[in-house]
This record gives sequence, structure tokens and C-alpha cells, in this order.
Amino acid sequence: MKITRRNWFRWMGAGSLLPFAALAERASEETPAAAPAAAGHASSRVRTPNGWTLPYRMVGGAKEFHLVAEEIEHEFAPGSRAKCWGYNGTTPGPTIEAVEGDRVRILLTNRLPEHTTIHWHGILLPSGMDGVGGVSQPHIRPGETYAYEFTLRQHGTHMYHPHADELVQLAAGMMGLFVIHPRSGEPERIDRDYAILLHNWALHPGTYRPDPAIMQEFDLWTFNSKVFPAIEPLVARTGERVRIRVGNLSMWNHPIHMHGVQFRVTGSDGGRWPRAQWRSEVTELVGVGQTRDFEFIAVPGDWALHCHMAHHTMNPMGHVLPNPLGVKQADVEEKMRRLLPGYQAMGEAGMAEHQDHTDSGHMQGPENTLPMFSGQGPFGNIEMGGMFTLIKVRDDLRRGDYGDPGWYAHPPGTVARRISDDAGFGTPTRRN
Ligand SMILES: [Cu+2]
Repeated sequence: MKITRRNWFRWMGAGSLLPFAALAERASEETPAAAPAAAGHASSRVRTPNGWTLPYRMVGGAKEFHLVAEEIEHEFAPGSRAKCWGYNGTTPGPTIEAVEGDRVRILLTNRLPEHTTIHWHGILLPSGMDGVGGVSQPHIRPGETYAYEFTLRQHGTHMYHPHADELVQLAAGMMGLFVIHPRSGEPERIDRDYAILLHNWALHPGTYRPDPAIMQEFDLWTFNSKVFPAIEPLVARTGERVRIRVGNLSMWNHPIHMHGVQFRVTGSDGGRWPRAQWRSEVTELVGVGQTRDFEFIAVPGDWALHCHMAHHTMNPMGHVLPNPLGVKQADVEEKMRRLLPGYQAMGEAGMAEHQDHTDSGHMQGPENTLPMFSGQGPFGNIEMGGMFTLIKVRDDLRRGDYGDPGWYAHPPGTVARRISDDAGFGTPTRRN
């Protein structure tokens, strides 16, 4: 069907009724999917923070998954919502998990207002299953369902995304993780297996639709389409072996940095690396279209996990502001207040005061727009946003307990402490 202006509205109209229909259908799909898990089939071994794993059912010897491409209402964090495109009600779409050797059949129903396809990024398959619209298959028009079917001949951390109008469909949030477990088991037992998909969004202050035209100056930087402080912490018990799989379908490269440990990089979307190729890092660059697997033994504490690009741990901000750092503003402030009562100049001594202003409600930003940074820790403001969360490791966590254990109780004598409040304290060595 050709999308004319008239039937576009018809599709959009249908879309508004979808959540109810889709929910009912999903509920009925989840029931049979629970059965194979109970019968010992591989179910969810990976934990996708803020996300979920798609149930499947066995049909004709294949694991059958059903994806639905659709418009959704998404919340990045309380105070920021958007009309996004995703799969089965969420962005990222549900994580697909299967085992090397499995035959999989993946149905894709298109409930978008335009055509789509799905590409299985990094997965070895027949050319006609590769999902490149126009090259390996016709586009999937609104209302149609296509089936992809192939046998998994590899294991590792992979992804899926449309290969049709990618500019819009990726920008709107259409992507997901596809994890294939090794048939012969893991070389080292993994106690907690997390998966994070990186993305960026041009959700300009005061707007509700991601802007697909933006190439560099994005507003939101997300782990599984959430920003700090809405990203769930990654929890583990002391001594457990933890894997964090990171995939990147954003438009920037992200140096992902972990505090507290040296992790081993053990694989990519090229598969599991031979052990001799594993290397120790504290920051690993995850490039656009790449995945990386990090493994480490958990040590107790609250440890930051974040992108090391400072702007990627921030929420929306103006990129064309004059630099106020070091600029005396008292005079300006007084003049501005005559025009804008309550105006407050900021940034003369740095941006840290920004969080107090926004947290206290003193500085109201545009509608549907998060403050540049936020978050409260046991010692004060965290001053983060975007691609930031915490790895919380405790001695007394039960296996399989993923609940937030609260803040770390530091052993006595292991917290940095104030020993003077005199700026002239001591005799530090300085040059000049
Ligand atoms: Cu980054």
C-alpha cells in the first residue's frame, strides 16, 4: 500500500488504539512462552537493565519470536517523555536470547506509518535473511508481517535494527540486542550477565519527537533508552563473575569507563575472543555499530559505570551559549532582574550550583525537559545525567537478587575526609 496523506492518518489513528490490542496480544503470547522455560529450555539468562527479554514458543522445531514495530510513548526519566518508535511497546526493543545451534524464526509485524525491515547485525545467515530493504528483500509495508528464519552458527553479543529509512527509524529508537549463548557453555561461569544498548536522541528542550536531522548535537545519551538517574543500578555479590555486554547503535563512539576494577574485554560482535586475546582495561571504546563484552570479579562498593565523554553524562543543554566561566555577572544580574524578575546569573565559578537551582525548583526549564544534571547520593548532589549508572556490589546479596541495595556502608577509615577548611592550608609544592 502506498502511504498517502490520507492513509497515513488512518495508520496513525489505528496507532492510538494499538496499546490495548497489543497488550492483550502480548499477554496471550507470554503464557505459552513461559512453558518452554519451565520445561528447561533456555530462557532469560541476560539481564537488560530497564529492559526485558522476548519470550518465544517452539513452532515446528524453531524458536519463534514475534516482534512488532510500532510507535510508543517512552519515558527517558520522570519529566521527559517522547513519541518514539520501538518494538513490542519499548525502546530498545526486547532482547532476543537464543543458543548457538538453535533454529530461530522471527516474525516482524509492521505497525508503523511507513515501511521497515529488520537487519540482524553481525549474525551469520543466508543473504536473503539479512534484512536490507531493496537489496535482500522487499520493504515490509505497514500492516504486513514477514518471517525471518535461520540457524544460529555463532555465539556472542549482537544487535538488530531496521535497514529501511534508517535515519528516521534509528533516531526514533528502533533497535535491540540479540544475545546468542554458546552451546558448549561459558569458559568461565558467569554469575550476572548484563546487557546495555547505547543510543543518542535529539529531543530538543520543550519537544516530544526525536529530531532525525541532528548529526552531532544530541540532547539525551542513554543506556537502554534511559538517562541517569532513571537507569537501574547493576548489582552483584562480592566475588561474583559479572559480564556487561555493551552495544552501540548511537551516532557517536563511547569510551565506557568502569570504576573499581580492571575488567577484561572478552568479546565483541565478532564473537567470543580466544582467551589469549582478552585484555585488561578500565575504559573501552565502543564504536558505532560495535559491541564489547566486559568481565570482572565484583568487589564491594558503589562504583560508577559511565561514558567518559563529559557531555554524554549530561542531559539537555544549550550548545551555543557564551562561556560564563570567570565572568563577573553581579552587575548583569541586577540589570536583568529589572526585565526578568528572579533572573539568576550562573556559571561564573562553574556549573555545580546548577543542580541546587533546578532541584529546589528555583530554575524552571522548558516543559518536558530534564535538568542538565541531577541525582542525590549519600554525600550530596551527584551532578550526572545521561550515560551514567552505578555498579553496586555487596557481600550479602542473594544469588538472583537484582534489587537496589541502597548506598554502600563504607568500612570505617575508608572514606576520603576533610582535614582543613583553610584554603591556605599546608605547603603544597607549586610552580611559579
Ligand atoms: Cu559517550
